[in-house]
Amino acid sequence: MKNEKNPVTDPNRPSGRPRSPHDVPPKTIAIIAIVAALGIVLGMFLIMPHYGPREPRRRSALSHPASMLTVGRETNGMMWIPSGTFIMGSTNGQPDELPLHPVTLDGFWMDKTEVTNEQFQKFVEATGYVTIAERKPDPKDFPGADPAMLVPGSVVFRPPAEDPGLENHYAWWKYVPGANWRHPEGPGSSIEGREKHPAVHVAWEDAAAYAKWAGKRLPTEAEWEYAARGGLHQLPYIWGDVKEVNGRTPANIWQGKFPLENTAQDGFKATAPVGRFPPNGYGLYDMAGNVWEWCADWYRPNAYQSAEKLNPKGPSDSFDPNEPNMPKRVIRGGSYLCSDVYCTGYRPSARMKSAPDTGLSHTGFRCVKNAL
Ligand SMILES: [Ca+2]
Repeated sequence: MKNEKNPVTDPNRPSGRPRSPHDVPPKTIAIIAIVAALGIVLGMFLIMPHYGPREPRRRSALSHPASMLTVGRETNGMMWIPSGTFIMGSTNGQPDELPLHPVTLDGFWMDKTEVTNEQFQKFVEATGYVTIAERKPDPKDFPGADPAMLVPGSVVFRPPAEDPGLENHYAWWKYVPGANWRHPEGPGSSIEGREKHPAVHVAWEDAAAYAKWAGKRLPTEAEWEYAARGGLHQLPYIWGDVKEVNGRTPANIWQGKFPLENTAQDGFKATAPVGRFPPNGYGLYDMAGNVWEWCADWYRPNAYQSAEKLNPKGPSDSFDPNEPNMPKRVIRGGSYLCSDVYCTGYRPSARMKSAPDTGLSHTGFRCVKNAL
């Protein structure tokens, strides 16, 4: 910094040669001083993007500078997420997104994309791992359940024949025997041709097992939200302030009247291959839409009321008032099933929860890793 204050004598200047102030006329010195001052101010913004003022409103992905400022370090398919402080939560979402609170995080690496079928297959081939959806449920874990349902399987989205309204999600979620990550829609379906799609029907425990094998871990909820925002603080979308960019939502979500009409205006009725939509400011793909992503944290609707400020790891146990007896882990990011009328889970602050022993056809994951 010492040399930056006097660029005239800066040995690092492009000429590569220290110069005396007398080498240039006074007017030039004045101009250089002004340019240098502007440079220092700009430099402060460049090196401290997370402590700067709130981003100006009304920016789109095409104009926001974060992608130019922060994307860069990539190693083995992971992007470096620089340390920083952000405001977690939203005043424009659900009650569980409140209160707004500052969170400071150490830097970490994050998978550039959701874990794909071909990546998950490598894990299974290397370890012989059997996902929960492929195991026969233990009747002891499901007292009172119909024995006919105690077969390996998973929960699949199936559009209903008639409009069921938006209250009864059992109208479109079906337990399908034989459905699992290899057979996403059940027997007869396969992942052939979907090698680059995110792996789905992966329960939290399966995702955690993959992460451990890969030498990684699942992100905390705070890490996930911070990374999703990509340097755009307190904006409703990961690409800016408005939902559409050039008339389109730059994410794989649902267009049409949910759950009957899926126009696939974005090109995808269900999962998309990872990386088909523009990355966020940290170079991460599909942090909005495509599939929900497991986080490490237990879910509690009031978790933010007593959240740690430094590297929070979430509450020590779970509570979902809708299903009080069922522990839930946090999922984030929304999916191809998210529409404005039902679920705006693709907002970076939106919180959702799911039972850790249950895979779904719209839920996958990505991993993070600490700095070495
Ligand atoms: Ca879609």
